[in-house]
Amino acid sequence: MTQQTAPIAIRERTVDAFTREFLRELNFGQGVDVERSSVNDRYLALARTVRHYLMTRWIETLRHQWEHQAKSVAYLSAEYLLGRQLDNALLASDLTDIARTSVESLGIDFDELRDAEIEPGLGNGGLGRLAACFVDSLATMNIPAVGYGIRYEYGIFEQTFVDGWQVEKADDWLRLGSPWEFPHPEAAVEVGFGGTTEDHEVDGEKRRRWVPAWNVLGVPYNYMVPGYENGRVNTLRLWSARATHAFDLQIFNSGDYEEAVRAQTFAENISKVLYPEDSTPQGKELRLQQQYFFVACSLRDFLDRVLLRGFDLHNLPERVTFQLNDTHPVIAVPELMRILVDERGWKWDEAWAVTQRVFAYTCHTLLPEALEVWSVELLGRLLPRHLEIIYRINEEFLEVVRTRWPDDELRLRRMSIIAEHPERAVRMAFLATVAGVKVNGVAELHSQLLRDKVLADFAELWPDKFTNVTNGITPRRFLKLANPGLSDLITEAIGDGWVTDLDRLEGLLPLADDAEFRRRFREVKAANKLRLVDMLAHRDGSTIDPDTMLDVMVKRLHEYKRQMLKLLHVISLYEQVTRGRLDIADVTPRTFAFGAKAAPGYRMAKQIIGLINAVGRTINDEPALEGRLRIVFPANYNVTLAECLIPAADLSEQISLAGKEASGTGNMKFMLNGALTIGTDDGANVEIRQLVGDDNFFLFGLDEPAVEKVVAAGYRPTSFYESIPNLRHALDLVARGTFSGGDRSVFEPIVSNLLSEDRFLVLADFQAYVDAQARVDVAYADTEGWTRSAVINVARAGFFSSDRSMRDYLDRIWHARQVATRP
Ligand code: GP0
Repeated sequence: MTQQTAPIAIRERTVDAFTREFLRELNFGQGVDVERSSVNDRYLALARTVRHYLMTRWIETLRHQWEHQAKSVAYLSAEYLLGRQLDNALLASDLTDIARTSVESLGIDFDELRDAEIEPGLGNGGLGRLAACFVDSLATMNIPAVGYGIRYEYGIFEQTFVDGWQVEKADDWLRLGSPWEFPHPEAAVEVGFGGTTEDHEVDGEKRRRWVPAWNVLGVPYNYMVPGYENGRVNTLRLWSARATHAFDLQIFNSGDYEEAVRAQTFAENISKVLYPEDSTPQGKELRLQQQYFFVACSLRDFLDRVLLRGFDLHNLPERVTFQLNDTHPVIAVPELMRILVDERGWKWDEAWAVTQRVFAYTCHTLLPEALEVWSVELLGRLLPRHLEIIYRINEEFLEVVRTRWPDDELRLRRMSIIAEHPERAVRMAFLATVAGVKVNGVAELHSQLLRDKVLADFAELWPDKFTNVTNGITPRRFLKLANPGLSDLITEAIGDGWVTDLDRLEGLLPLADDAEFRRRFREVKAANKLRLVDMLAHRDGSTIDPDTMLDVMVKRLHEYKRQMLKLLHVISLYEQVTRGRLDIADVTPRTFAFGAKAAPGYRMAKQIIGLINAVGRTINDEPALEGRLRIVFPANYNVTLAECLIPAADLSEQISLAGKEASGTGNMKFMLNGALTIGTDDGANVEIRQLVGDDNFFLFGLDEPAVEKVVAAGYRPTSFYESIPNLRHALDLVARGTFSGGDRSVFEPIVSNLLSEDRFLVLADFQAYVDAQARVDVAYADTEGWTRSAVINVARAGFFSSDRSMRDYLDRIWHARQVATRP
């Protein structure tokens, strides 16, 4: 490395140097002085200052990657729910103290600047947050990796409540500028859409090609993904759509200004907004455009820019695994085939051999309605060549099936990548399974059910293809950043190695029996509750009592997650107390906290939100319950709120119907922060319970085989309604309009749905849930015992580090290696 090309040396890590840099950013970057600067000016200057410190390492990481050409992981994900960046960047670069001292020496409130950041909400929920945890772990573990995705101009909508009903507002997260992104318009790539396919000749050989009808440009925006204090900064590359120059010119020449602007808008629409449907894809054309757009840009980028010029693509499997985060990026499979066969002139078999070795697929669901399917009509119109390729892949695949199971027409139809009913459509999960080196579920139970049910035919054909990688969460954000009190206590007890080696939390086990440690553990929890009280007061103007048990259910609103089950429990308590059948003195004082967004088009979910708020109004206004029972439902649950809410929680609600929640990751975050779980035998709950033991987990409800049986026998919710008086009373209260000013029609859809269909067996599990909550009350009354359980939960949470998930992916799927960088 010559002196001239070496990146400018890292800035001095002193308060003075930091302050100089900060003032420079304020003066020259924002054009203001300290006195006349706004909070946003100061936030931007601070962010850019921190950024500078990471910059050298970023450049070095890229250079190193280029020189070593080691195998890397390319994570393809339509969502990254990143959360705020400033705190994480400060943490990774160990600059928090320096930055605070520096900024405060100028008379500026440091925490106000941290709060000024608008979090990039480029994801819906669990799946997007998982991607964000994974890129954090990959960087921290020194794995050469790049995350590819979409730079949505509007992220997940901002939720507001109007009279208790959800009203969505556009998430204009870029409105105050975004100091964490680095646009590279000069590196834009072109992506085609529509048009036709045709035969042509190259050097006397017949080839197929695609003639797109229109093109858009993908402009990469790079984001730093700093490892934790290890000198590595990986890259997250998000694509933004623009109109091509050819487009501009054509329009300019046509002299039709309106048409020109329309076309521009059309192109830019592609990365305009995140689809807010979680687990219920709508099959919209724009969504398919988004998927193809980011995947085509990403493949182009990796093949043309990350690899050395002249790289022999036959060796691609030694250089990369493209990890498909659910089916959203699966169109990458025919895209790679198209590049190899049509553009590079490879033989089909040769191309397929390589393609089959570079993709791996993660499935995140068991709900049939969440499995993406694209109609052949739409695919053929938008991506005609890809449809041809998919047909050919399917033909050859069905030949394999036919050879293995001759004369099994039914099986052929079941396994075909192309579904025939209700319309002819491509089953993206099947395409991914056929093309992937590996297919993984996201928790033991989920992977088992994938093998046994959802993809059973494929597991029979290729048993070795299927594997499990249980999800994880990053301890950097969800313990170190979110819970400084507990972090310090842990570090004092066992040292700070846990931040990158979470299994070390095991060292806390003996301290569960140490009364002094437990006292301090409770002190931390109490302080976290006060922090939450403060935040909610400022944010929503809601008040909560920090001396009550904090019982939390935060996650997307979905019927299978069963927010209704928890609400019926609360309604039942209210009903029993106000009817004089239960003495309020016997009820454990609790604050029930909800946080949930509903997909804007999901009627039932929005109804349930309305009902939670309505019940909240009634309960919170009831004098008899004052100081005993209270509901809080802060609007717009997001990563920032999670970071404040979870560390304060006592009880974690993970109560999905068994066999429906693939994994859950909120469950892990609560455990890590010392909350106890009340939960069903579902997703990763199963593994949590195995780790903490039955004494430290409140299990209830039907397990998956039992659910199957109930459903097979013909489930009748009314039988539960009729035989369980408290359940009947609670539902009747809703039906009679108690929470809707006497109007019975308002929540009628919820009641009639529960009484007629109840797809997720809320009524069947009601009694078991109430009984488990009674066990919670008993346990909570024993303060020392509860704390002991909480400490055990933390001590056993090491397994759920996303670092461990990455190790599992490396061992079972990627086979990439760590590459050291300068520490
Ligand atoms: C699953 F299918 N998940 C989907 C989807 O469209 N979106 C989504 O967030 C979730 C699962 O529901 C999960 O069980 C899982 O932990 C997460 O993906 C990550 O694997 C709940 O968060």
